[in-house]
Amino acid sequence: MLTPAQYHPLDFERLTPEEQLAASRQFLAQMSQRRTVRDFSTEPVPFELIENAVAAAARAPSGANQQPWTFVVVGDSDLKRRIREAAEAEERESYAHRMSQEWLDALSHLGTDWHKPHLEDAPYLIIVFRQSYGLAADEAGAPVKVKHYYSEESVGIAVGFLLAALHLSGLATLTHTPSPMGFLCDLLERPPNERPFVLIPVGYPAADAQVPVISKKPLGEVLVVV
Ligand code: IYR
Repeated sequence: MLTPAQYHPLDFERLTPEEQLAASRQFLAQMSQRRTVRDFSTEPVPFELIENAVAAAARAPSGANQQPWTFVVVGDSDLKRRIREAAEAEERESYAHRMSQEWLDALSHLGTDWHKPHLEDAPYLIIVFRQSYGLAADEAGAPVKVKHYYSEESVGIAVGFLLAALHLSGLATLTHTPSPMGFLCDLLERPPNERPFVLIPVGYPAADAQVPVISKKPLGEVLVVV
């Protein structure tokens, strides 16, 4: 069934040039402060910060506006422990046997290994699932698959919004992809159309948190003006 396009006037706040520049510089300065954190404090985080960040992420653009994402928030200690145990089992195997030497070499400057204490220490884990297809019901109520367009790109954009929102709320995050991530479907009892995309521990950094010394490419290397 084809739905005709319907429009209403755009709600757009036009800033003055000064406001634009100030906002642009402030956002750049704030995002420049973001670091991926692996040492988390167990200090609790107000749930509304998580809820608002997920709501902001869910405003992301998506292919055909299909919003092919589900954000599962885990705060329960027992479930976090089970996720840690399953993730560490996979990571132990990956670091020992599955990752190529080339991959291990590329990661060596980050100092990561199979130990994932942050999966229990961080007060919340947000597991983002990509809906590889949608599930609707036909007239008889039987499930039908709905094709999703650009779901990888869409979820990637939403995760970008999510990381920015959490950072601007004064929280630390880690983009973690234990590999393979199938155990998350089982532990979190997700429907068959959902694939784990990324697991994001969220919280305050530990008081003695350390981050690897890294640098970002200079603008001249990533920006091409033609
Ligand atoms: N998933 C592993 C390995 C790892 C892979 C990449 I690519 C990283 O940027 C960092 C780690 C882990 O989380 O340790």
